[in-house]
Amino acid sequence: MTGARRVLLALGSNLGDRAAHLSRAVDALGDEVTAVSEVYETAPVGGPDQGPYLNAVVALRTDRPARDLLARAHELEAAAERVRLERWGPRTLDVDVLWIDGEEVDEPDLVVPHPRMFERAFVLVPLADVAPDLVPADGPPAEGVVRWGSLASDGPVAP
Ligand code: PH2
Ligand code: MG
Ligand code: MG
Repeated sequence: MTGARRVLLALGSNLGDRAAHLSRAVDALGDEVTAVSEVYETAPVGGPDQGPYLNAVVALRTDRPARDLLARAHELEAAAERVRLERWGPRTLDVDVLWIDGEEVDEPDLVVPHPRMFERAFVLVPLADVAPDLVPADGPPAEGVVRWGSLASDGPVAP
């Protein structure tokens, strides 16, 4: 793994079996995965009226270029039969490249670091589990974000 860097991906789902979509994506990412955050149930931000999300963040160690990571993200979304109808609409699986250590990308279809990652509690709360060094101490309040469970166990934590 010469040149391998830490990469952070955000996962989100609010359609179908949300936890299964997240789990399958983590499994498909394979042995490059170094850590998976807890799973959080989060109120939808933006977009149309839609159901609550499950969100998580995955850390990888990989030498794949940013473009490859984006292609992989799209493959995982396609495997979950994601249908794109409107921006920020409900989806079976969203996989976003949040961060690549030491790398910045600014292209029409790929911006890294993710331009909204530091504004979104649904990203920052799970990010703090796996990459606390990236989370500003004065980040937004974790409003609308509730710990749901972990992908390693089956199902949500008891209230
Ligand atoms: N993703 C969005 C827009 N809004 N809200 C929540 N709670 N979780 C998401 O993953 C999410 C969102 C765009 O990708
Ligand atoms: Mg997204
Ligand atoms: Mg996306």
